[in-house]
Amino acid sequence: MQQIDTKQMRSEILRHLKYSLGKDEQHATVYDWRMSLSLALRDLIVDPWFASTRRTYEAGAKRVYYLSMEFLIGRLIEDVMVNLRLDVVARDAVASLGQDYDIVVYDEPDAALGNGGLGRLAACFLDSLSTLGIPAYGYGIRYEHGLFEQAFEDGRQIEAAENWLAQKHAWEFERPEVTYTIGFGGDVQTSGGKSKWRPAETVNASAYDTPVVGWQGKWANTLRLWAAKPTRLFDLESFNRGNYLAAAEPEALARTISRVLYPDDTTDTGKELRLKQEYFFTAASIQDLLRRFASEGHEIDALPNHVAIQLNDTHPAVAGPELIRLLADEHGMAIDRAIGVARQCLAYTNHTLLPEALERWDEDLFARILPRHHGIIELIEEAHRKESGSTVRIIDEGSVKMGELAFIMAHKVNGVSALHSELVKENLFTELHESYPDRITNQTNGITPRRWLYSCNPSLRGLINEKIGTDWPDDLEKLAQLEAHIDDSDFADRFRAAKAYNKQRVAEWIKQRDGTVIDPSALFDVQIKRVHEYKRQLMNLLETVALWNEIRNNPNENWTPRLKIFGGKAAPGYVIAKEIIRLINDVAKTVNADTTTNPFLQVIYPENYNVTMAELLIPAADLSEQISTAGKEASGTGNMKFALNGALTIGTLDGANVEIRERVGAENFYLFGLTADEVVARRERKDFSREAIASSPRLARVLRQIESGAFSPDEPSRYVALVRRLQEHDYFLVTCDFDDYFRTQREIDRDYRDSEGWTRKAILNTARMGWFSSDRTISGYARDIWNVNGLRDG
Ligand code: F58
Repeated sequence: MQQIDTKQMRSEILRHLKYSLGKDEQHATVYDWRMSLSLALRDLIVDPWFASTRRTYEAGAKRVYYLSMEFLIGRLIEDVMVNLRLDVVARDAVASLGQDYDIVVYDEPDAALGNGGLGRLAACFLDSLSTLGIPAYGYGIRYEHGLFEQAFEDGRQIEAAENWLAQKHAWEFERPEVTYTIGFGGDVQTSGGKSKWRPAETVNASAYDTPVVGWQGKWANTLRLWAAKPTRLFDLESFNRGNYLAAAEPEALARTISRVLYPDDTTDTGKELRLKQEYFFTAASIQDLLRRFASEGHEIDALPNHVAIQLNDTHPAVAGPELIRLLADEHGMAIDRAIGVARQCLAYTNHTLLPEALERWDEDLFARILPRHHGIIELIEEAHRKESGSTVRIIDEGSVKMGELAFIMAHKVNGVSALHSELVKENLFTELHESYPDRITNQTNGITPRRWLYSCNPSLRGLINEKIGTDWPDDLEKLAQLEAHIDDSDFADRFRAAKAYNKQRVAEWIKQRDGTVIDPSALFDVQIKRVHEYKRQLMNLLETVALWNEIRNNPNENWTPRLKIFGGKAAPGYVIAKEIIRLINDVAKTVNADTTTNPFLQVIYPENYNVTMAELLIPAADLSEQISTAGKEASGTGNMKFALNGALTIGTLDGANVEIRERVGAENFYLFGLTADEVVARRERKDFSREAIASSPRLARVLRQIESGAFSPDEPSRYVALVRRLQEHDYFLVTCDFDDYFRTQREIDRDYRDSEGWTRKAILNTARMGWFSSDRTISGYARDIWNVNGLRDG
């Protein structure tokens, strides 16, 4: 790796300031400095990037293509600096130029091209693919507007368009020459046994490449994002007639396709546009990888030896029919063979069991937008029926089921935690699993330790480096060596001091945001994630109110001070989730204003949770809330980030919580609640929620308060419907798990007061979380699914 010192870095920054930004030092703004620093860093990735491409070509190596509608990458400056091991050099260089490093780094927009876990997982995977030196491309959409910005008005979530591309994106290279035409609609002509699709509408997909550099700059892959552009510019004739709006219409329509990230993670709204987005980026990616494959001169049958396509959920599932279409209609391959070749290339990751999140397209819509693909899906179904005797349909009762399509077209299907993969076999693809018992595998999710420990937690990183050396970031199981120091009280003190430092940082940040003063020594109890009923922010809130009641009843008891931190957005159309957000804000207002309870309990909910906020809050957390209804959270990855940074988990036996608990030890994990099987059984019981409420005076009181407007005095009936829902059909079993949750929280209060005992548990969490590195996850995909090797070191 090219190493440069502070002086060289400084002069590179100044060179870019002058020649790329056209500014001198006197007139440079924070933006100019940030861009200059980023461009100086980007220069250093280019050589390893070229070298990686050359090595891949020379080795004739198989490439992985990770197709994902979402890449939630966040800010990149620190990521790149850390991976290039230039964090100290860059910091010094920026300081030597009289600039505040934090201000410069925080100027970068947080690239939010994703909704939550699924998108962030894709970003962690890119980091690990590069770290392991696996030749790979990430393919996605270059949304002009990422996930909406959230603000609170009277406690209510308000959404505003995000605008990360208002400024130039420092890391990307525009590739105008890499453009493909993508069709929609039209009809299919068949003659002499050959079919040809004649689309009615076309748009161009234009590539933008961002190099993704791995640990120590040894390897770099490409994130290639597609932007939609018109195939015809504007209509000059209309323009000349003065009809400016009509003239601009075709262009505006084309660009709509990559305009906004779909912000709904429950239901399908804007259906047609969403389907077009999916086909748009999938078709461009498949054309692109076939062009690369052809340029290497292989026989088309050899495609599976050179190409592994991973479908991140069903959003790119049309890759199957698209690949078959190109193989059959363009390359003349027989359909059955094309199906076989495509299947050997494709694999599919499932991220959810929630029925409302499983994609289904109205058949008429699908056939209208993608008539040839509709026909191909019928052929796939027929081939599948013949091959397996299975009666499972892809097109069923007027809808196209993308999960079934992805399953049937993939040689491997994986879940994202051990429990989830079993539930995928048992409940989601029961019949298909019977027909293809070897197809479903498990690959438990992971997180990149570079971003989620090394970079976001400098105080803990320093201590770890001192104790076990510096080669853990790409070999995270080395953290186990920390256990040898478990009885060293000096080490424990410093571990605690690192946490205290991170909490102090948060306290200052909160103060700066809105003037709120919090107690940095309180137990930081954090729940940050998308707001969803199954994630049960509501249960956390009910417990908050119950605790508030108890403190008011006995203000002189020895309470453990707690700071409840919530963070997260709700899909704009998800009414119930938005109601929960409002209730959190209403409760926070009342509770924070109570001077009796204030020393022991505060609730904060900072607006606009994003990757940057996670990087600040996770290292400061004492307690991680992973309290989903068992069987509903496919894996969770936040749970891993917290435990790695020494927070203890309060959690149900759900998703990867199960594996985290196994690894960190049951005594270092606060388990509560019904299991997945018990959840199913409990729902069968008539009136289960009324029964649970009746047996818990504590819960009944909380519900009465909320229902009667104790937290919404300006509109007492605001939460009547919410409480009614809990009483009548509490699908996510908040009421059933409440008492056990409350009890466990009080156990946590007691344990936290034993500071040494708590720190011991925290250290053991950090030391035992090494397995959850996304390097381990990616090695699993490479071995079990893609059949590829890393080229980094050999
Ligand atoms: C998440 N899914 C799972 N979907 O909920 C979580 O348990 C898991 O750890 C994570 O994937 C990674 O495997 C998720 O984030 C979405 O955001 C989709 C966005 C597009 C619409 C459908 C949901």
